[in-house]
Amino acid sequence: MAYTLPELGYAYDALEPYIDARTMEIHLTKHHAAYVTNVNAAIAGKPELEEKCPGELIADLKAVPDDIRGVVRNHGGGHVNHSLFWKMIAPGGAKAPSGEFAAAIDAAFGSFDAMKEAFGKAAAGRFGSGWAWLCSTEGKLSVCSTANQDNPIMGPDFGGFAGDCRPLLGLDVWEHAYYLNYQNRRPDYIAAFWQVVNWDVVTARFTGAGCCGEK
Ligand code: MN3
Repeated sequence: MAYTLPELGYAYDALEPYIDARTMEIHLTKHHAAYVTNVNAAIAGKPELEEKCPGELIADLKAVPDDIRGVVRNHGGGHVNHSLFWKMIAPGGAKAPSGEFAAAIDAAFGSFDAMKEAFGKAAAGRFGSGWAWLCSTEGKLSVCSTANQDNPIMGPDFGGFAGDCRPLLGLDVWEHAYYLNYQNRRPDYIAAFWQVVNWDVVTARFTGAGCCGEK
C-alpha cells in the first residue's frame, strides 16, 4: 500500500501571521508531496518494505537495499518528519506543557524558557537544511538537531541517535519552511514557531501515544 500525503486538517491560513498560507500550501502540496512520491517510487515492488508504516521504514534503514537506501532516508524521512510537523503545529491545544511533562522539562533544562532557548539554539545553529528536535530517550529529555530529512529514530548510523529516542517536537528549518515570509531571518521564524506549537500533541507523544514506528 503506497504512502499518501496526509490531510492538513486545518486551513492553510490557520497559522497566520506566524506561518503564512502560501508557505503552508507549497510546503504540503509541493515539498511534502514530492517526498511521498519519491519514497513510494523507491520501495515500489518491494512488499517487505511497502508493508511497513513510514516510521518503521526509516527506523530500520539497514533493512533497506543499498541502491535505494539514500532515497528512502531522504524522502521517507521527509514524509515522516512533515507528517509529524503538521500535527505539532495544528491550531488549538494547550499553550504550554503541564503536569508530568512540564516537570520533565524543568528537570532536564531548569525551566520551560531554558528548554526553548536550547531548542532555538539547535534550530538556529543547524547549518543549511535540517530540523531541530525535542526528544525523549527513555523519559529523559534533550534537544538536538538533524541534517536534511534525518530523524532521531534513524539511529546513529544514519544521522539519528542511540537508544529509544522519540522525537516529541520538531521544527523544520529548511528555507522552504520560512523563506517567503521571513527570507533569511531564521531566528524570527523560530520565535514565531513557539506561537503555533500544539502542546497537547507534544504532550501526548511524551506520555506514550506515539503511533506506528515512531517508538
Ligand atoms: Mn519542509
